Amino acid sequence: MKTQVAIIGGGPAGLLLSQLLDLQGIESVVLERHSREHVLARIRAGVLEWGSVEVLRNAGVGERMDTEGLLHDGSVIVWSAKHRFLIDTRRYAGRPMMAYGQTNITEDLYAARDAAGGTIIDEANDVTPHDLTGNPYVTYEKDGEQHRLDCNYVAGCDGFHGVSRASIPESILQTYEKDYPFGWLGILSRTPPLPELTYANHERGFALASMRNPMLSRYYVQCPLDDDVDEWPDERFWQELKSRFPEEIAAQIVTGPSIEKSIAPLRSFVAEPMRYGNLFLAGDAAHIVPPTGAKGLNLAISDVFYLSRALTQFYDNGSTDYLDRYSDMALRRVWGAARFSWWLTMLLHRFPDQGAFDHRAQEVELDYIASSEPAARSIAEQYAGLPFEE
Ligand code: FAS
Ligand code: PHB
Repeated sequence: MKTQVAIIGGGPAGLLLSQLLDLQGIESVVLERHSREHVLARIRAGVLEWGSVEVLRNAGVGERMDTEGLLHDGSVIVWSAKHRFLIDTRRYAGRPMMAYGQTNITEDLYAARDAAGGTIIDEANDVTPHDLTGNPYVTYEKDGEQHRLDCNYVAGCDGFHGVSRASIPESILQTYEKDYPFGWLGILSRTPPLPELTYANHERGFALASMRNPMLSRYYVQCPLDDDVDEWPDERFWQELKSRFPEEIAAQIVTGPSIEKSIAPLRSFVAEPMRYGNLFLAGDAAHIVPPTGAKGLNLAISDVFYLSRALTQFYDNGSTDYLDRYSDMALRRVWGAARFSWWLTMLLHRFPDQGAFDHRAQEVELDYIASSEPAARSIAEQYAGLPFEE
């Protein structure tokens, strides 16, 4: 089999890239190792930057998002039991935020690819890229048979544990990593969410109240890395969550049975470069950020915007200008978001090795941000997501 772009990974990055390329008449094949049901069962991101909203609309998958997505002027931070601050992206960045779940986005992308007759090969095993600096091809096994897919380019959209990044020689790949000494215990419940997406800095630890739709809430509490989700029956979760919000907010939290509950570790990870020969990395294959800044999915979308623009330029007029600039351009945005996500994680979480001074310094920094227009503008423009580079 032959195509123009072989895409390894059928998560949001791979599916969005295939969709954007198809709209430009560029052929691609998506190779996904799991079933569609498995991919769609993942509960992940929930907040979109306006730049991501525009990319999804331009990809022709914005209809349900615009109908079901929830617009916000920004997100709220609460601390010291009574202080409240709105990260006002609409006022300081001129752009709202959109709450719309990654699962919905992935469903919308699968539907669009199916409608366009796109080629997505699920349950493809042992996907392996070859001859990346020459004439690339990808091999895989499906239903007991070996297959070969010849292509011009390979897009590594296979997430943190994928094969693509591992295909870049260690002598070339530079990685930067930071692991955090805690995780996020997250639940979904069919309950009405709080009116605003609200982060809490509390002496018992970080908490977050988010949403998916008017009857689907997403909540998180910081927990020790070695906690087991079975140690968190719903009653304990709700009690702990409420204890970390000011009383008037806690009183608004509508509890109910969890329909999903899981613990995710937090890490910062960036791999450089995001290109090796005819292989281009996009999304979690190249970087991971702690979800505190709601950047993971948004970075995957911005990588894919840059890569689809670059491939379109090449197939339109043979220029490799954007392809040659892809890694540096994507990494400028990745590092900006990775630094912001690290900074916000350090500001809002309680670390095991911290003392009273550290906690007080966090609260004073939050007081400063709430009282300084330049500081409020800075956090808002980073949370909103900086504009894409031309
Ligand atoms: P993905 O990991 O989503 O997709 C990669 C795909 O490649 C997967 O379907 C995988 O099965 C496939 N694959 C892997 N190896 C392969 C191989 N060898 N061959 C073929 N296919 C292969 N981001 C936020 O902004 N907010 C959040 O709250 C948030 N919460 C998260 C919670 C968890 C538990 C995790 C893991 C991530 C979270 N993220 C969050 C980040 C997340 O949303 C990612 O940024 C997003 O999924 C990135 O999309 P992709 O790059 O497509 O990677
Ligand atoms: C979510 O809704 O899952 C969510 C929202 C904001 C974040 C992280 C996760 O920073």
